[in-house]
Amino acid sequence: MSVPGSSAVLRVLWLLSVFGTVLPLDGGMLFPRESTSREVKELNGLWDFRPDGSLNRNEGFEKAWYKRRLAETGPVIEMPVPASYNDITQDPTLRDFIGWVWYEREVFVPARWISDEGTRVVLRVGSAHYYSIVWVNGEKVTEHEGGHLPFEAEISSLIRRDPTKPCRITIAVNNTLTLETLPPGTIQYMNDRTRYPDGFFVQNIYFDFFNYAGIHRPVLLYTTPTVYVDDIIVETNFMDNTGLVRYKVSVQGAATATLKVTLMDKDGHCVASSNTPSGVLKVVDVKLWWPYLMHENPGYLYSMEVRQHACRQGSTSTYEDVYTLPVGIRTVNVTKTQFLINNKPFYFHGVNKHEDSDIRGKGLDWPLIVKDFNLIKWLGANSFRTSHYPYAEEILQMCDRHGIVVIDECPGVGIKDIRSFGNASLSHHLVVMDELVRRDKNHPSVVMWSVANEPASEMPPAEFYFKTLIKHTKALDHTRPVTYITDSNYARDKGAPFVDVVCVNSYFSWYHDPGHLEVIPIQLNAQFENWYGKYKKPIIQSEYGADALPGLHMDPPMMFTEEYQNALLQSYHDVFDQKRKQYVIGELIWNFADFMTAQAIHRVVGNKKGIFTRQRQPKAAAFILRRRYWRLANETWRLPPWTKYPCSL
Ligand code: BDP
Repeated sequence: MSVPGSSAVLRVLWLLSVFGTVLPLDGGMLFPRESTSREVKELNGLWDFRPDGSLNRNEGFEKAWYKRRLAETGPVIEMPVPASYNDITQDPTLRDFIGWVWYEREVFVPARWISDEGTRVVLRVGSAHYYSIVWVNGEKVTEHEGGHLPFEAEISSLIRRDPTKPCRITIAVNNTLTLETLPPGTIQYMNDRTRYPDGFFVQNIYFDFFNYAGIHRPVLLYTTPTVYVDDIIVETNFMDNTGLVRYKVSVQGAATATLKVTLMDKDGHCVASSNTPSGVLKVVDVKLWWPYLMHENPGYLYSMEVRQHACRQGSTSTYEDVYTLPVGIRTVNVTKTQFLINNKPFYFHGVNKHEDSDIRGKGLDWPLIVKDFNLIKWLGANSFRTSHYPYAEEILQMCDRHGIVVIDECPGVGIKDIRSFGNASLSHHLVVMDELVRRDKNHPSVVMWSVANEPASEMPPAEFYFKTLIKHTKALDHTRPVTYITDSNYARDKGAPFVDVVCVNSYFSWYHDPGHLEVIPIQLNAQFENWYGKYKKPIIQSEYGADALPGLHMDPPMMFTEEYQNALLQSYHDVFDQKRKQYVIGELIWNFADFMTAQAIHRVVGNKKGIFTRQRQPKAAAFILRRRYWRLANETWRLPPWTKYPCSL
């Protein structure tokens, strides 16, 4: 973690210390941005699509569907990208499909990209759930495990082989989850022919959201020069009025390159510059990055322009590459009782979300993203957790700009089976953390990593598993605290000694003592006292809530009515109000909006714990939270007129 702001000595040590962020993966995975040296071509739209309905789901590989146009090997339908494929058609077998599906699209690559040997062409997939294999013109270019993070492949030489051909991109995606995937699952074959049809099997999952699948985020081609800026790492701090931006630039494709690094303010004025690949930029009269409702100018971003010139070995041509990274200058620290942003106590009053909506499933959708941000700001929420997997980087960029604070969670959800604590699972989990930190390390909005949600952390192997995982994550990034989300008992939890912040989910008077709202004050109070008493670490109530069917009313309240949801939240809030004066540092409602789940006897077309419906209309609880969140913000910061504080609340 970064150094407590109160100690000048430690701040100086920060300046001298070695760069904390170690990235063991090849390649930086910088977000593709256009610049004078880089072009981006989005491949969103309609792709040809076919699920492999063969019994072993292997026909596509046996018949090498990637070798020819997909339409030549069988029937295809049109499938939008990005989107989950599950809810696009009227076919229940596609909604519930398990196994390989095939996507294909032909694209014309601009002639200059092909003729100019100094141009590098990269194919990037924002995310595809869960396992993907990619071919270009019938040749495999990459494969990737994991449904929520980007992957890419350089395809320059391949497309140059026959410039007359369009470039045919084939992506096979498999949503099968096993004990060693993240999230884990199991495939169960039902062999009793008196009860099940031939070949019948089910995908068991141990998490509470629909296992949407397909190409969920944009697919694009982008260019860089062959000598290019591969990665930039920034760590920020400040001393009095001076901002400190420690940076490191990695260049690929040439042994030496000259660099010019320029930090510009919002008006485009240069505030600091350098010409070394790593160093510390000093920003006089710094404008810090502040969370929403904590400052009149939240989410302040500088732009770091990295301009690189190089000659390739054996060549006289020069290459210029320009990449501009938004940079927010802020610090994050944790004490025994507080979460500090820029040395000021920060109280999380926010939400848990899902990437989830009608028809699109988990597909990235700009109208939905912007609507959700408008609702978050309307609520007066200052934060969210990316339950239960990394969200699109485009969403984190919005958080950076709007000052919405993020707990960035990896897809470690549903680790319930002891076999999912084995070496293979742990190794994969470590790789996922590598990929997550590599992608999100520079986002000022990200203030904490969450390595898992509600694992069986009382099982004996959990101690080694979480010790290793958390240590690894801290070695990747020493500037942010690390946690996982527990629902286990404080006395039995094996991973809590290793976290920086205790995050607890509890559902009193819902899953426990259903209907008995009167237990909440006692049980919630005991929960906080027990956890704090044992670990002396600040606590976030990382989930609490109740299902409510919009429009269902009962007084006195009964479960599933809007009145019950309201009453439950208010009882929790009474306890939060006592404990936030001590060591409780946040409350995140479960959930921002209703979301789809697997079909089950306890789910009525999905989980209804949203304070908004799945269509983003408010239930009564949204108004309760809105009043509370604005009041909390106002109490902490005595919001001056700049805030548009809704006076009617
Ligand atoms: C919590 C889980 C969350 C569920 C929620 C619920 O973390 O994923 O959706 O319960 O059951 O324990 O509503």
